[in-house]
Amino acid sequence: MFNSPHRRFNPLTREWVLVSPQRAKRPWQGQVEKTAAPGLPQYDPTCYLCPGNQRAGEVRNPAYDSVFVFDNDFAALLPVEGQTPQAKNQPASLLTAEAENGLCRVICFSPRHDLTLPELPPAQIEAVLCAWAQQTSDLSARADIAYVQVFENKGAAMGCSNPHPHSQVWASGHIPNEPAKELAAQRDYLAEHKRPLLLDYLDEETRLGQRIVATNAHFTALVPFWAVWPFEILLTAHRPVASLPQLTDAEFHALADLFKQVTTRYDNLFQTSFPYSMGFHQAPADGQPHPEWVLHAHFYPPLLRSATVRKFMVGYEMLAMPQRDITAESAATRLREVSETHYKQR
Ligand code: H2U
Ligand code: ZN
Repeated sequence: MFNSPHRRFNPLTREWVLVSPQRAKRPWQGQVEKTAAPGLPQYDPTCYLCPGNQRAGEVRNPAYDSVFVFDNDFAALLPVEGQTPQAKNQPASLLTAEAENGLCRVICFSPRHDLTLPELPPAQIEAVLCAWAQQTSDLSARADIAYVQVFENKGAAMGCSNPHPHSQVWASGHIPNEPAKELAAQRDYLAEHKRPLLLDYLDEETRLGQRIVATNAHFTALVPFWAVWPFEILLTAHRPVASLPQLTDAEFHALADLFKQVTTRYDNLFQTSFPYSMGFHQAPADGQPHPEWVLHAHFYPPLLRSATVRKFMVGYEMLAMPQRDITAESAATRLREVSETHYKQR
């Protein structure tokens, strides 16, 4: 079945993806991405995020020496005390709108302008994870916050505005679309099967082995059966831990290790700084237990067959459903086959 067109079901979002493996060899004469300019300086005097520099929003960064967090100068969400106007609900109309509050912050990984996640020492990756956990617990404690989204846009191909390695956290008064779908699916699955969905899924993938990219005592990274992006990865915890602040020290350590492995393998695949959007899905910030939820991260990289040829989500994808050519199994095999030592460090 997996050599001819078929569709696969994503139980987390309850959506389907079309897989067309017979199409993987089609010729490409379309857009070619620029490769990243080699050799960034350790410090860039014109960078908004480097230590000691003035930001676009006029504030000056401190001379920070590890992870650095600041309120986004151009935040998409504003706190409840702030300027967002109150809801105007018109229930009899199709023009439904409601107020949305929140906070947006930027998290720089390190003072170094030139070092991406896989190039950082493991202890610094762990410091980034701890900052994400700290932001999650601080923002979750607020009465006006329902969900905390931690994410990283990496590379110009994903719309990242600045090469200085950084991530973002957006906390909102409502649960956004993607986590809301996952919440409903995981709740229904637990009610029906008395087991968290992702733990059952992980058992099945561990038994089969073919889509696993890297694993350690507490986390596993795999190309999900229902992957949409060519080299998409799901990085999931081995127990029903609902959010980053609930991880043990050993789990932070293990998560940092898998982050290094996954991002290194990505860079090695096409010997380029591999662009992606990555983010954690954590349980909602409602102070309730979430036995259905298993903490996980999604990596959505756009590259398809080289450092310069990307997948576009257009046409059929926009109008009908996502579609992919290379199978999740072959993507996982290729990610397993590349070295786990970064090509720049060899
Ligand atoms: P990307 O992760 O997509 O590159 O976005 C960077 C964020 O940094 C973006 O949301 C913020 C932008 O608003 N930013 C500041 O808050 N201050 C600055 O001086 C530059 C960028
Ligand atoms: Zn910089």
